[in-house]
Amino acid sequence: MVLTEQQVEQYHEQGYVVVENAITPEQVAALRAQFQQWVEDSREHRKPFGEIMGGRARFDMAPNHSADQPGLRRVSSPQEISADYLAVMRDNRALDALTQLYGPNLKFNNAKINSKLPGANSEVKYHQDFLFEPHTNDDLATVLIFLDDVGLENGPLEVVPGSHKGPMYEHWHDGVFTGAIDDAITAQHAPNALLATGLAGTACIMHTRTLHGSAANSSTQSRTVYIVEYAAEDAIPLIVNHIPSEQEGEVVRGQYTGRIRATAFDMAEPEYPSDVSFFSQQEEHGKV
Ligand SMILES: O=C(O)CCC(=O)C(=O)O
Repeated sequence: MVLTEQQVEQYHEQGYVVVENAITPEQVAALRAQFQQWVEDSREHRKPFGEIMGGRARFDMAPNHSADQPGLRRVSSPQEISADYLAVMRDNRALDALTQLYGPNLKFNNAKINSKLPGANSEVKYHQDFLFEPHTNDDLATVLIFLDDVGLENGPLEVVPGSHKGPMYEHWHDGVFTGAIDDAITAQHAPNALLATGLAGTACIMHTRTLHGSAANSSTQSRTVYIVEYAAEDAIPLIVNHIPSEQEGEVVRGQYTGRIRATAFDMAEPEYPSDVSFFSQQEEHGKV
């Protein structure tokens, strides 16, 4: 068992739990080395590059990216192009923890890397992941695996405890899908947010409806996280995955049951991103 009874209860009450040593130091080193290689590759590019299924770019850079100061901030579906990322997606201790939270049968939904390099002004506005990816039920979790030590200064994840049991907030404003909740609602909740910090190799498991965001990196240390989303096997997607990959739907724990479990909810259909990532979706509309 990875989680104590108290941690299981914390997840259900607060909508998140932190697992230390979710991956091994050797895995951390391998994922970091691969990411560093992608940062080097990005020096050659002025615009997002590479391609994922559906034709959008795989690698996304911050607006102030340059060859001298690379600002690679997003890699979509890294498990498609790296055996090390694929192995971690398929097996890590956070996934074992998830079986304690959502039962034995789990599947992969999507994955990405978010990186806040020093000097790259990447902020994430408050949002709820489920509002980007409705399923027939909300037994979904976002697992953020830290590839760097995450402290108070390098833009840690901010989570609003208990918010997964509250409303699903609107992410459309004045007819535009901004990928963020209203500023007034953020102002109301942000003071209650807790910061998820820890050493490289730690994972934060977050409920798909938990309100969260993160500030820009104000330190000289990078903050790179491998973000993998999993779902209970009987949670069936209601719309197209916004980060498609060849592994989507792969059963990673337990077995395929052929069951569909549905719970009632009401929300607006999200907009499928035309650009690389929600960073640009949030940015375009003055949210970043
Ligand atoms: O990178 C972060 O700090 C947050 C990422 C996030 O909220 C997301 O990708 O949904």
